[in-house]
Amino acid sequence: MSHCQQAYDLLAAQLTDRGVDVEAVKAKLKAQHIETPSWGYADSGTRFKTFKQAGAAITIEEKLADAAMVHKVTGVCPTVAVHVLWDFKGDNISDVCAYADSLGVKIGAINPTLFQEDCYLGGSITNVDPKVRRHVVQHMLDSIEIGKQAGSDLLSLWFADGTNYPGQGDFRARKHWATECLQEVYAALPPGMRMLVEYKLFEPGFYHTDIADWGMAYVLCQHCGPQAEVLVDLGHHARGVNIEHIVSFLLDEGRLGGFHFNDARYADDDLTTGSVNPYQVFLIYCELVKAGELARNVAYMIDQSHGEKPKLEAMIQTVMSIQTAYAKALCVDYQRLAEAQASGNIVDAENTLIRAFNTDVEPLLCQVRVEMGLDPDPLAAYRASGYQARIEAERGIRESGGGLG
Ligand code: PSV
Ligand code: MN
Repeated sequence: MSHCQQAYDLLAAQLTDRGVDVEAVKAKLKAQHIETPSWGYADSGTRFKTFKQAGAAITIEEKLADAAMVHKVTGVCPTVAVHVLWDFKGDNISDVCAYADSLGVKIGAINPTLFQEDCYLGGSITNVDPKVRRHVVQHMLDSIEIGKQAGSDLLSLWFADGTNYPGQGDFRARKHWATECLQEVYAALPPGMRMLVEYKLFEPGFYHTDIADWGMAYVLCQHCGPQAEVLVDLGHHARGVNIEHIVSFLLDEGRLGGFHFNDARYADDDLTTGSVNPYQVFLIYCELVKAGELARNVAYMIDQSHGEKPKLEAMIQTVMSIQTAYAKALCVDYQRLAEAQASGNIVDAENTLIRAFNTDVEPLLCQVRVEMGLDPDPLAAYRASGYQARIEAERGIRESGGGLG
């Protein structure tokens, strides 16, 4: 019997003793779906410089090939989020979709790019100039058409709208313009497509941001309709904000559309999910597990773009970190938690969470991967595949053609 198998048998017995249905947990882990971003395979860097990495993807075909490789070794990343202006040039959509199909992946969330043209200096949907607002709405409408052709059911919106100086803009006028623009876009959504509205505390505006927090995003979604939902990017909060509480609140309101996973120590750092605060990711997943059916449509997307780590390794590491958080959350004895909460036993309530968080779920995840026909160690499988050496040799170091570059 292998070491992996022995460790799994031991853990399964322990979990069963704790009242965890191990087969049900494994089924959930096999059904997990984490979307990777096309821009995570392209060159990126800091606000000060884009750094070129050997093998970084430039074309959408290369980004899809990289995403397909991540899916091949992890088995849980079958879709790829795209940024329209970076990934689609004109009418290549059906070719791109056919190519994605041939690789075993599909196009996921459609992200219009609403922040890189000169006209956006004064904002996009909150720009004082109606011509700019028309332009931005048109780009979102075009993105919906791309989504329809690509079979995507998510339009994911982030606006780099804000101001840098007190007095620069009229908050209420800007709010009304944002509402009007979003309502027009919402009206063009086909049935089944959802519009996700992402908020961000600050940046690029350093005085105010038009959609600065979940409450503002939520209100704008309410002004649109039930197909508009809030997107929670873990890096877009002030330090210390209780994100799992926000998640729970939005779930209860039926307005949690999805996540952009990453981690942050200072601001929107785009660090590896769980690298700074793994307990937070676990607690977020606990809320999702507890919410059951309420969480059925939540989209789990990574929003990270690494300049120093090898990009595919970073993505695989991130996927594994998210799997770990979910696996631990599935090992919580929620009945015991509820009983401890009801009887006011705070220590037991907290310890119920801590016991699951401290569980080494690696043998469980290894077993799940083996049962899915995968290598139990996706990172090792990637390293052994020779893919990195191949893309470095074939693509080399090139002028960046997209992504954040
Ligand atoms: C903005 O910081 C953001 O989080 C939005 O989701 C963008 O689409 C993405 O980053 C681009 O990297
Ligand atoms: Mn994001």
